Order: sequence, then structure tokens, then C-alpha cells
Amino acid sequence: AMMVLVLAACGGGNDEASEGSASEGEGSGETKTIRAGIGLNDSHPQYLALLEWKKIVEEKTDGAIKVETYHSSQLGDDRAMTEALQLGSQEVTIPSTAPIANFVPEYSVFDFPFLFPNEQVADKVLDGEVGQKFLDKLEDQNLVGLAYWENGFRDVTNSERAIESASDFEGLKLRTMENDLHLDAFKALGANPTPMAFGELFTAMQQGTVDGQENPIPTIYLQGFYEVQDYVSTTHHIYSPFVFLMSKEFFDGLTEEQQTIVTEAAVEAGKMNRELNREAVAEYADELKAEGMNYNEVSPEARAEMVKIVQPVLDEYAEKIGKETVQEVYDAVAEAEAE
Ligand code: KDG
Repeated sequence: AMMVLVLAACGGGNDEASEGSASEGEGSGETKTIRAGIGLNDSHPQYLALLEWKKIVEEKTDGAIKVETYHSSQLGDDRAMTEALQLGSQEVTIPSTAPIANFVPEYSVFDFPFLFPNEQVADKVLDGEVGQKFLDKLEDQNLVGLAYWENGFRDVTNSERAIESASDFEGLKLRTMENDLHLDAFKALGANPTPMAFGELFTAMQQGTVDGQENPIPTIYLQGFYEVQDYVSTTHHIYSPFVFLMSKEFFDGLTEEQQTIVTEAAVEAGKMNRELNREAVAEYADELKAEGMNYNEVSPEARAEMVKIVQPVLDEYAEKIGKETVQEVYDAVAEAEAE
């Protein structure tokens, strides 16, 4: 009777699950709890897909794994949550690749401006051999990468002017993610960039600490950035992947069957994330206009000009990361494009 009481207390009263796994004689019948946190809010496709992942995992493990979800940086920003995974004090987070480069520098290659021409090519590269190779690099950092999800093509918003050509970046105080390549690329474009945690961004724009920021359209709309920003320009300068990360310590403690379940569920829910995101872009662009934002499409010529300006920065990072690694990614992009 004592045992039952203890289990009920630990498992949040999930008696059915405790009995179920106990009778299978696996994992001593204890319920494992996953705390999964993200920076975006609960209306974003990333969070809706995280709820889908939770549903699949809890169903398929018959409640032996329980998932608690947290949004809006409730557990910290991308970097802090990734560190918590390394320490084993949090189990799941889904950061952009940019902050991951602070742990595995090679990840910066996915944030090379204008690397991916469209989402389909990104899917092929990330879900293919090269993408897997990068996920494997996380193990040394006590992290397991289960799948790539999508943040999406990043566009610039600000309170000063429309970005129609590269020279419009001049002097703009732009918030960037915590990533040196982002910082250096925007410096090259003439902006005045400041790295900042996502959770502090809205207030920083509201108070004028920064003039602007860059994020995909779904984030700009769903986080209400139109309330504090006047211009949105479709620079599409970086395709930002998300990586579904799990604490290695926690992953290693799962049964093989559970490892398969959490991994397959991450791929499955990731499809939902990508679909919802892509459907949302056109609709939310219209919503931003309806909210009174000045919306401009950036021309291919202006983008080509930006490519030229950031190229020396990319060359420098290719040296740092390893030219072969970078070439491998470019080759995979070319191959996916040719298919
Ligand atoms: O949930 C993801 C966010 O924490 C973050 O990655 C969003 O793109 C982002 C940013 O600009 O910080």
C-alpha cells in the first residue's frame, strides 16, 4: 500500500499508467515526466505541434511518459533551456539553430544568409544525410537532436523605414538572436545589432531600446509585434530551422521502445509544425497589413545586393567552421535543388 501511495504522489495520480507499466515489468512502473519548454507563445504553430507531440507520446507510452509543456520563455530562453538540458534539469526544448551554434559552432552554417532557396529544399537537406550528421554532433554536448522543425524565413520589422535596399539597414538598432554570425552579418549590412533573449524583445521594441528585429511572419503576427513596429519587409534573409532537443541523460534513461516513440513523434509533430507554419504565412501577412503595418516585398535585386555584402562574413565563418563542412551543406542544397 505504501508503494501505491508513493507512486500516486509522484505520478500526479496517474494510477492507470503506473499499473500498466508495472505489469509489463519495465522501468519499475514509475512515470517519467518531461518538461518541454519553448520561447514562442501558445498560439504559435511550434506550440500547437508540441501539444501534438505530447499527445502522441503520452498515448503510445500508455502514460508511462507524461509531458508538461511551457511556452513564452516560462522556463527561460533558448540558450538557458539548452543549458538546462545539458545539466539534466529540463528534458526538452526546441530552439532555433542560431543559439545552438554557441554549443556546436558548425550549426551556424544553417544560418548562412540566403542558403536555402525555399522550404522544400530545406526539408530535403535537413531530413537527409547532412541533417542527420549535424544531429549526431549534438551528442558530445549531452544533447540528443530528434528532428528538425521549422521557424521559417526571417523578415525584418522596424519602426523607422521600409527596407527596400541594403542601404536601408544603415544605423538601424536591430535585435538579433544570440549568435555571432547574425551579429556580424547585420554589422556588415550597416545595422547596429544587439543580441537579446526573445523574451525581452517586445518590451525592448516598445521602449525604443531597439528600432527593430527579424523573425518569420507567424511570429511577427502571433506575438503582436505589429503593436510596436511600423514596417515589415520580406527580406527572407535566413531560413531558421528549429531543432527538437532532448537531454541526453534523460533519453539514455528511456527504454528502447520509448526512445523510438519520442523520436518518431518528433518527426510526426514536426510535419504538423511545418504545414501550419506555411499555411499561416500568407494569411498573417494580410493580417499585418490589416493591423496597419507598412508591408513591402523585397526585390530579388535588393536581395542579391545583400548577398554580396555579407559574402566576406560567410567566407570568414566557413574558415572558422571548416570549409569542408560548409561545402557539404552547399552541395546538399544544390543536389536538393536539382531534384
Ligand atoms: O521557441 C523558439 C524561440 O525561443 C526562438 O527560437 C524564436 O526565432 C526566435 C528568436 O528570434 O529568438
